[in-house]
Amino acid sequence: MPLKRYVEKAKKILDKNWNGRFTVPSVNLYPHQWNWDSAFIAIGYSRYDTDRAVQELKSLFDAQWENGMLPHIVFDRDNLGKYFPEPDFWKTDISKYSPENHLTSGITQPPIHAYAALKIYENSPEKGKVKEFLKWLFPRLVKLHRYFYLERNPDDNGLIYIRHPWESGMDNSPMWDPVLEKIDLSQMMLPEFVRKDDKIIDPEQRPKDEDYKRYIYLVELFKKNRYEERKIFHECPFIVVDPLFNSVLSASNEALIKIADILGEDYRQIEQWYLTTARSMRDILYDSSKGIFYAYDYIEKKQIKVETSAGFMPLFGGVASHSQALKLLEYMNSASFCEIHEESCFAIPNYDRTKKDFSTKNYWRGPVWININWMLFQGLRRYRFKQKAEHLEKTILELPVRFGFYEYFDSRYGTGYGTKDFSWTASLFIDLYYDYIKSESLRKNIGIYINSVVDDMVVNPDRNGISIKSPSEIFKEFNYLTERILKRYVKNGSVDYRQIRLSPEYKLFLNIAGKLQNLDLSYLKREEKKSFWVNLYNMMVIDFVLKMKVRKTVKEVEGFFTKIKYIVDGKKYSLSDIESLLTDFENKEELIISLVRGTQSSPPLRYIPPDGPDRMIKKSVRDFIGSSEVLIYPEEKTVMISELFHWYSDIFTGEKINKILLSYVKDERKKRFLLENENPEFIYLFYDWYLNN
Ligand code: 9WN
Repeated sequence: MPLKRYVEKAKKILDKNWNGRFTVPSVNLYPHQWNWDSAFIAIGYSRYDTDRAVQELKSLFDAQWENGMLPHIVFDRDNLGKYFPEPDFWKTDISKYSPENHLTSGITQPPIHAYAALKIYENSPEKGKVKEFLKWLFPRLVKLHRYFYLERNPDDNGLIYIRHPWESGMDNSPMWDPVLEKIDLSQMMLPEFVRKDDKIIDPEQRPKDEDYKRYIYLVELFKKNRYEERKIFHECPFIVVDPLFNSVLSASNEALIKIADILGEDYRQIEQWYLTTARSMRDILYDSSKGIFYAYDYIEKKQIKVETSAGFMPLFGGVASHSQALKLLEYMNSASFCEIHEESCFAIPNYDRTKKDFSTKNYWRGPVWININWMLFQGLRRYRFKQKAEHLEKTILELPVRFGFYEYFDSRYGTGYGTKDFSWTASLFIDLYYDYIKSESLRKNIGIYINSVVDDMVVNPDRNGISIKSPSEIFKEFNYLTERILKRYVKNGSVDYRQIRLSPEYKLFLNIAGKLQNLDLSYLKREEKKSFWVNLYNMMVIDFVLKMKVRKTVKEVEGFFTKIKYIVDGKKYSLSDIESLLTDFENKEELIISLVRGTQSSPPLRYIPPDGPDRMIKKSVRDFIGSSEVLIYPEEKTVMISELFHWYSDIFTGEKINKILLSYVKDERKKRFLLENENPEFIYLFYDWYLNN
């Protein structure tokens, strides 16, 4: 499995960036420990090296401030002189809260640590050991969250402010322009300073000097106030509520509740925090006309109407209501932030692409970032926006494989920018890869059947005896009920089996399913037959899942595809029988792909209309080929495709696969590669048998 090769590469990058105590984001550009980087890095480690993951967070929390603040940089004494600004500039020793034995900055970053700590616990085979670590960490995490709710929560409504763009982690995001512009540099006396970053990286990809001056101005103000929060609050011109920061805090509040539960600790206070932040975010940061969450300028008391990826982050924190989430998805999946299947558009760029000042290569002003996309992927999954989630997952894997483990990427061409061998790009890539592996192990375990159907079992009895309905009536009613069930109970590819079971439509469907026993098939035209068999297949899967009480995967039932049957026009059909019957149609390859086998790896379930079924069938195939079931890496001369193609190797010969991919893939480079390699070697991706619920 070649993806594994890249995982090895990613692990090597983390090894290179590991200094014995923690992992630096990048050896040359960021040679110290960064706050949220370490949490993302720990998530990657948690997949294969618990000790490192634990050590990563331990070393960071060792430098926590007395008042609970977790600094955004912990400096490595042995590595000073390579970054700006360093301790000589921050002078945090003037604060009564800074730690004695550590050199740190005087600001914080998005608090993703509780979330990461829970991941370490969940992913580690050594639960006892991690539990000991959680006991150590829990009070420190609570102290950090309490610091936010006590010191950064002026209206006591759970909206936590940040006081420096670096605290957002998205330093020069266009979101901060309107606030920073108010700082009039001509009125400022700033100390001399020399940047180091712009000597290492092309300045075109980094913040401007004007930005740095404002960053430095704010640090000067903090020093003047000896890092006393209340004093800073009254003087600081940059007091903003960031939707990303608050969403990450929400995700961590949630994780902290789970950690408290694991340790048997009280979590009522944390629950309160979670609820107030989520409620205020929905009420104050959301804009329903645009369908996005905005940052909020606390001083001006108004939303900052700038659309960036941070505005979708409430999906990650589980903060968005269902209707808000649907609007977020709509905006996110538009030309502004890359639509699924859009040509030359990778993942979710950091800023609305239709804006005049959108930049393809400048830092947080447009390019694609892996950590942001990784969080959005988790958020989409959480809200069950399966199709978008899968598409995103695919591009997150694709970018480092094709273009290298860069800091950020061009959303149009994929080109890598910023520093090479960047730690969180590597660690989050590893995390996603292990997600794949998990479903592989599920596949291995599904040999154990919970339920067996050994003899043929017909499950569509005709309760009222001889049908009095005409074929046209039966066909019409079958179509009507199928369409209704699929439209009402399938959202973004996930099937609400429970609701279907309870629905009146399903009862009516069972009745008409019985009538199929006497449906005269010769009455149907060829196109109608095509739609009928695909719809019937998909509906039979739903019916079998419900009748056989499938819990996690159709693989629990031995004989699911071969022994459970419907009688149609007097003949018994299993799902396999329908599959072979479909091979009589001229576009058999597309039909086989578009069947929904009740699994995560299937295309999203949709109704196939009898008048012109091919349009919808093509849509399903396009979704399938656009999802993570097909990965094409021309630079690596690699094509990875779903195992499904392997099962039907008699119809999917190498050339056939190539032809199908060519007619659906849009990316020019991928097309050229497929044209030049008519029969490339295919690597099969394992099939995810988890139920599509
Ligand atoms: C300032 C380390 C950090 C990330 C930030 C990213 C960048 C620093 C810089 O690098 O910021 O904190 O010098 O530009 O913006 O998100 O944590 O990778």
